[in-house]
Amino acid sequence: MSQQKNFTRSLGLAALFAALFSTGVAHAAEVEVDQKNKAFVHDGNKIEALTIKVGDTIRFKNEDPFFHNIFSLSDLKTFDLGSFPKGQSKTVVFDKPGLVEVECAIHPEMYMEVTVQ
Ligand SMILES: [Cu+2]
Repeated sequence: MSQQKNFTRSLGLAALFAALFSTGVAHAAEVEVDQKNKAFVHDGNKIEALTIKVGDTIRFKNEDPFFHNIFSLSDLKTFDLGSFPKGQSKTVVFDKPGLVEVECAIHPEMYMEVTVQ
């Protein structure tokens, strides 16, 4: 194969990977989940379960006049967002499929299951 053909093929592969990458990014969504009245709220409704896609981000936003500390001990996605006050939000990217249990360190009654498809 000539140098020119190799070069052309490399360009084609680069374009293909760029297209695949940008498509994946475009499909990843950011979903807002509020903490309100010591519950998880999505689109104005209290929820205990939420289904998202691999690569999606959840933005946890505190709408209560007191602190929340959202965390998960699930093997799939372990995180601890620390204490944050009203009006602040923190994001978590869910990069593997499975089930993640989300809790609040300050309010044991707060619980939500995130299914990542
Ligand atoms: Cu809380």
